[in-house]
Amino acid sequence: MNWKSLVAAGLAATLLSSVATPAFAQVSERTIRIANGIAEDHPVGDGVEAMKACIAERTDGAWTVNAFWSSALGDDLQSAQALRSGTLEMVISSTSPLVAIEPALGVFDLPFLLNNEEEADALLDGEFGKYMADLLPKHNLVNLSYWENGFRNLSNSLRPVESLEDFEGMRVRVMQNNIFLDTFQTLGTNAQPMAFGEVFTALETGAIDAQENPYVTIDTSRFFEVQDYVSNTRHAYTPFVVLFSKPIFDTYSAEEQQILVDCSIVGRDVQRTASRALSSESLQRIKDAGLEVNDISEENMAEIRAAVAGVYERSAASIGAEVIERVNAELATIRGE
Ligand code: KDG
Repeated sequence: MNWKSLVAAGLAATLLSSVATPAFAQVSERTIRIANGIAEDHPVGDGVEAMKACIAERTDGAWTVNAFWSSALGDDLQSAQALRSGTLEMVISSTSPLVAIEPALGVFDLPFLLNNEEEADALLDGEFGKYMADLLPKHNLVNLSYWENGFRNLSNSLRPVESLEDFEGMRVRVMQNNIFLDTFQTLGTNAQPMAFGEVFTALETGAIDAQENPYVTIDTSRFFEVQDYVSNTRHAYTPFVVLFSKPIFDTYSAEEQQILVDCSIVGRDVQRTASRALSSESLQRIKDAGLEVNDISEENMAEIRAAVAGVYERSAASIGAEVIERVNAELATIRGE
């Protein structure tokens, strides 16, 4: 073998050894605190465990990841503000409470926007989800991926809700979000904006009659203990955003930033699977606890949908015309229209 071939072979071996890096990257020691409002046995817990395992492998244990549950570090908006100031690393939050930071996120609160989880995944993991995530860095927030809160259903302590009329006068807690407030006021309820961490006590004391959340939340946050009826309204699909503090993110190397994104996606897939698997179990637990669970007839659901159609026009200014155009175009493509 002549010297040129030897040099080429040596270069190839060096390149291969540098490309075939060990399972873990060259990273600094770091601690990541994760805030969120739900209980640890919610499917977000499954996602967090998977994300932590991924991070442990990719950093060879150099990072410490600690999750704090049930609003222990503050509510969603407070936690997101802490990320913006660089005093907290991560929050897993619904988009809805964060419209105070980025109003365009309200697009996900439009009633009956999505029909099923397949549409939700396609919209969030595609171009539109990236477009929405790109709105956040200017607020000092980085969205690592979208996880699933899910399709929201009404629970209450007064009566089965089987038609538009049944909403009348009900004191329903809604997230601190004008689109949900408009929707439930339009349905005829006495809508009460409230942070998630206050809902159980408000239901327990009778300060409110009702709330609306996915079955897995009604189950894992024990709302079924202080409610009597659940109606399968599926009136909105709420995503979780897995937000990281941009001031802190910017101190990470490109390799470390990639670990955060990659491992949040590992967590996403585990969390969505767990959320969908638990949903039917949660519904059964709600029924086993003695709550009356009802579906709503297609005819009555059509009347409910028609009643809240005006929310779209009233919300367009706050969400933004371009965002509305993009979501409609993306959904048409997803639906093959
Ligand atoms: O931190 C979890 C909350 O973001 C989530 O549960 C919000 O669905 C929500 C609600 O009803 O406030």
